[in-house]
Parts: sequence; C-alpha cells; structure tokens
Amino acid sequence: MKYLSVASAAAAISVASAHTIFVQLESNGVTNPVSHAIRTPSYDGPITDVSTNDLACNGGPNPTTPSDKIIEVKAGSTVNAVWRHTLTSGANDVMEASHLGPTMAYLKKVGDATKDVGYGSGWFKIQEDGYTNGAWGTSKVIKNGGIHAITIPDCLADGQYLLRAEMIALHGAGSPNGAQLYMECAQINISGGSAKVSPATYSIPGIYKQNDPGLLINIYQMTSASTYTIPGEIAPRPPRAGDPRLIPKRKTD
Ligand SMILES: [Cu+2]
Repeated sequence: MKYLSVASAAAAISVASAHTIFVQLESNGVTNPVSHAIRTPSYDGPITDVSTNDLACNGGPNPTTPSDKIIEVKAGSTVNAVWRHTLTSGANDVMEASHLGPTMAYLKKVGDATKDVGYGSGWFKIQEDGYTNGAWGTSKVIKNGGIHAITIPDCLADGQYLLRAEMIALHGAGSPNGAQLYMECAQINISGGSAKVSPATYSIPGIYKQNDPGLLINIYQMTSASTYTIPGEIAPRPPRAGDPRLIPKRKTD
C-alpha cells in the first residue's frame, strides 16, 4: 500500500494536463447534447485562485462559450452532471485518476439563467461527497463513467437557476493554490417545487479560502480512517425520509 501511494504521487507530478469539464446534463431521462445549456470552456484547465470571479462559472484562463438554452428540471428529481476530460472524450476518459478530492453542487436562483454572470451572492450547496473510508468523491465519478448524481431539493421555489457542478483535485494541494478546482454552470428551470425553504446563501467567490483545511492539505499523509473537511458551507434544511442529502455531521470551523 505504501508503494502504491508513492507511485500515485509520482503520477500526479508527471501528469500535467489530464483535467476535466462538466460537459453535459442528464435531466428527466434525457441526455442533453454536449455544451447544451452549459457554459463550457474550450480548455479543460482548473481554477486555482479561489478569490477570482472565475470560481463561479469558470472563465479567465479557460474562456467559456455562452449558451442560449435552458434545461427543464423537476424539483425533487436527480440529475446527472456528466464529466469528461475534453468536450469530445468518452466515458472511459473522465479525469486522470490521480485527481483525488471532493465533488459538490450548488444552485443560484437567477432572473435569466442565460444572462446571469454567476459570480457574487446567492449560492447554496445542495450536494457534497468528500472522503469516506478511504474513497474520494472524484474517484467515484471517474469509476461511474463521469456521472455525478445531484438531487434537486423538492422544497425550492420554481424558476431559473444556475447549477454549478464542481470537482476539486487535491493531488498538488500540499502547497498554497495547489488545489485544482473544476466547475461549469448549467442553465436550468426548476418546476414543481414546494417553495417551503429559502436556503441561506453565500458568495462565490468568497465561500472558499485558500487555506481552508479542505484546500490546503497533503492527501498523501491520509489513511482510510482520516477525516476530511469539505470546503464551503452547506446550509441545514428540514430532512425528509430517504433524503440522499442527509449528510452526517462533520467538523467545521
Ligand atoms: Cu488536472
């Protein structure tokens, strides 16, 4: 096991470009085309400065293309964000296996999802998968052919939202700004929500700090018993039976 972790550390150093993109969204049993209603970049690189506006919906070093499409989503349903190494990669080429870290998803209610800039206040987290019994969230997505399942809460108000799916790779996170953050924003219209809950919201950028314990971390010192603190607040809401978002209490600071 020792040998394996040293080998994967070496692989992480030698692989510079096996990044990833949230390329398409499956909703209502429909697999929408690549870049349909998603602001996809032409380059698959990460955002590493968590203080930039590019942390919301990518951009900056990875220029994104706008979309005039909106995807219909039923409140309470589970959608799949599909991750691929590039816009043309298949399910066997999701991301370099060395890219270990958490997966997350956020929503932001907007007036016009095709026009909203994304960055700024209004974001709330609806899904997170960090490190459990030695398994990272990103590894599960890679093994699952790039499928990142996200349950849309049934308690939200109807209307247009940006859905921000994120994977964070921590193979270089032992030094400041070494974490690689991958995210894209899909433009969705939620219907059928009960509007019973107005979640607490946060700003992106702002929700992460460079020295968050989940972003500045040497993952090669971890064992399967280690705990990992996922970055970004997740607002509590009244649970309902069978809710996959019922997440065990974790340490925050
Ligand atoms: Cu990478």
